[in-house]
Amino acid sequence: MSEQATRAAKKAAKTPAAKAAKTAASPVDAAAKGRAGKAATSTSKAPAAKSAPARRPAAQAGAKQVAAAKAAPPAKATRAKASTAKPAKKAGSRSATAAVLEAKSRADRAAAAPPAPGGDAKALQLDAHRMVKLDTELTTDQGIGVEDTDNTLRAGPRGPSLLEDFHFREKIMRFDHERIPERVVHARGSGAHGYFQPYDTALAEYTAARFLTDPGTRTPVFVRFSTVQGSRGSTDTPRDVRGFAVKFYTDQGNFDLVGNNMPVFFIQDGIKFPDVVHAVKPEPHHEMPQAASAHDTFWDFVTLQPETMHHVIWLMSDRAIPRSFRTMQGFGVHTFRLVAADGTRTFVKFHWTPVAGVHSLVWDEAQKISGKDPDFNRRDLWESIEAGLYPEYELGVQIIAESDEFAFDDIDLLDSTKLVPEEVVPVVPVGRMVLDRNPDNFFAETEQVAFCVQNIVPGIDFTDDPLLQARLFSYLDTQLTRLGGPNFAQIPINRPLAPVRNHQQDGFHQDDIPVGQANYHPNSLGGGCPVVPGAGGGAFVHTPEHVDGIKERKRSETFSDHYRQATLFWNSMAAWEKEHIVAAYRFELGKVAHRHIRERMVEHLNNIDHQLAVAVAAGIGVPAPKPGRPNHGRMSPALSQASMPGSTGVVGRKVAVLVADGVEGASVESIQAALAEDGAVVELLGLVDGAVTTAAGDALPVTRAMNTVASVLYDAVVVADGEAAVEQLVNDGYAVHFVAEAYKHAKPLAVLGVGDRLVQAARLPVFEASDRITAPASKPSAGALDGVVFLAAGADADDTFLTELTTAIAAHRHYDRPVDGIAA
Ligand code: HDE
Repeated sequence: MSEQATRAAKKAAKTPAAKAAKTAASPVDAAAKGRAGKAATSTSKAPAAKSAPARRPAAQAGAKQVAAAKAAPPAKATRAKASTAKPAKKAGSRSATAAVLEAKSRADRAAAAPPAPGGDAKALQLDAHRMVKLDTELTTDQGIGVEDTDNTLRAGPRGPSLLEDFHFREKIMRFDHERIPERVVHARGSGAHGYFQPYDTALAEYTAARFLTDPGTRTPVFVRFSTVQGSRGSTDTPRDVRGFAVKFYTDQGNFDLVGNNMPVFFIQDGIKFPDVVHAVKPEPHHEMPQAASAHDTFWDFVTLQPETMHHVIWLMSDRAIPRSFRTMQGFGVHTFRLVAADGTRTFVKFHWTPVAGVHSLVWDEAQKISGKDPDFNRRDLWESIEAGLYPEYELGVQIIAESDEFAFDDIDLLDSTKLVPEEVVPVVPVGRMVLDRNPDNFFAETEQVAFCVQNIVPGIDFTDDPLLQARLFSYLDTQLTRLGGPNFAQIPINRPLAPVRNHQQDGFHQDDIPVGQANYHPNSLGGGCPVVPGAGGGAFVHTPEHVDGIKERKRSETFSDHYRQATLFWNSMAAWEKEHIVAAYRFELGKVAHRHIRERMVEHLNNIDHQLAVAVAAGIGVPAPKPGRPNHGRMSPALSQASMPGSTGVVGRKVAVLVADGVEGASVESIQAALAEDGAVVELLGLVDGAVTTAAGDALPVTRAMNTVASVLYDAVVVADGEAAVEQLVNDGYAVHFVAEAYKHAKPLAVLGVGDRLVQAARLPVFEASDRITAPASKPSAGALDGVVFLAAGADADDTFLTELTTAIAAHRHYDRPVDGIAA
């Protein structure tokens, strides 16, 4: 199939009908079906879950609005939907009380409207705020038509500008104030819309939260992924924690689950947050380094605050450099509570598990990506959703009876530097979240979204975790400065779908018009409204709890162990994960100028594991320590990324095919078609952009020129066959480097026919260990051939080869290769 034909096929595959047809056969679906039996059962219970993915592309929305805009007089049609305009009030036709009772907010209308495909009531609500510019005429903010926006009003063509040029002054004033303060942490982020749907009613026993227990309800969500340290314009791929914040627009109000991609946190008490953040952010005297923990102040702080040791070892692991937002876990971190309808409470920990598996970059690659494409993760999220390859995560819960609060050795459930191993308390899958729509506008949605840990709905409650308690203050407080006043909950992306009625009023940016005389409670002039629904009326009720204690600044003794879970994490890693952790400590501490800080860290590592300390010390010029506290030997296999390969095969994997004039087109096209069919994104890279001429004389369009990208931006590389083509590739340093670098980063490689000459030119050890010249199609096996598949010259890319290739790509990386000697 030609490139164009493939593109056309892809386009066709994106139509809802084609998608529905593909649903049953798609790897995503097969995977979903293959997961917990719960999923399968609940899918059959919930008719909505069976339909085609709930995609509501911006283009469609746009088309609808263009039609609306066309129907209205152009210059006035700045809002998308005429229907959202307030109905003209008939003066004197209603009493004030009736007006109060009947006044409908946008939220009410959205709630009353029939759900959009996929139940996306939030998308409908946002419609009221979308401004479509197609087929309109330019106006000022006051709706006055603009005569000319290219020349200021002047006294003569060469004369001074005039103050009365209101259009110029307004335009520049608006430009001058386009920026708002970036988030003090998590400044760089990317957002997406989607929905959450529970599998079944299993949680009803534990919680009154309807969005968790009604499998027929799709609750709209907005998710923002972020890095922590860097400023808003920093790179996507530093070694860092990733934020994983989910706003559920439930019919009982907004619930914000503001989590991270690691299950523990640096500190135990929120009062230390400014310290840890100051330490990790760029140093105050010269504001360097940007988005990096590899500097003295961070390591000075953590080595003096040993409670950080567990989180720091996670930070040194591959979890800190996720391949994409689609392939990282999320955790609520704190222990929360579920509250049943009868008031019974249980402890709960929330987990998000990506259906695509947990996959990471390698550190050398992450650093290079920072230069080649600093938007790497953002682009991946955006493009996946645009292509209909919707990121999906399963929500799981660990449920712990209140009576078991003290049943765990070494773990205080209120200590956020500890996790509860899955082997001790299993993670029960309860539902899934699908991200199926990109925002229309980055600023309006992703930048203005305000997550608040305090946003909670009936059926969920907080615990006394001192980190959580501090967050309950901080998030509400920070939005005041960031979003310019107390009315930020009215910003469209933050508005709940549930109706909002209270007497809170005024302040900067009040967007609603409260109607009526009474703005206090109790009142009789406003019909006593809004009435307080009380406990029986679906209100949030703080469940009664006995509190007794001496007022003091004191940490609980049960928070005092800082090493044993770090040891558990270390013990649970695969060999390659351990190698990466050692390399990360060496890299980071190698950037620390003060020797005593390096030495202090080695002492801490010795408390985690002696071998780890010795290995790190050897790389940073610090003497090996004497054996420290013995390793307890316990493991939690679920902590290793190796335990989460994912179930979506090659869906969303990016594959580069290196081609040049004279390429054997048939094998390239069949591989391209087969991988695309399985959901991979295949790009043909030529030495220059345009098209190459195949050995048969046909034109084969290339996706882009090789030197505009790099191997680090792809998950796998295919080297095409063809004497003339390979001759050119072998003589192009960029192509040789492309292959060498991909191999060094443990990526799957497919070598077609004489393409092996490029692999030889890259001096890869594949050829020392292999007999492939005589045995063309060798099965991937551990060692130099791990993840490298061959196709004999002129051979068809048959099913056996394609299975080998897709298996190698689905495995993501092949870390058993000997790569130290490769110059790339
Ligand atoms: Fe945050 N954190 N945090 N944090 N956090 C913020 O809120 C804070 C903590 C997390 O995409 C800020 O709106 C304190 C843990 C995410 O908009 C701020 C403490 C976890 C996001 C704030 C913590 C997080 C934030 C900055 C210690 C994982 C990004 C801007 C008590 C469970 C949300 C803002 C988004 C953002 C304070 C600790 C996750 C300043 C005081 C633990 C994902 O309010």
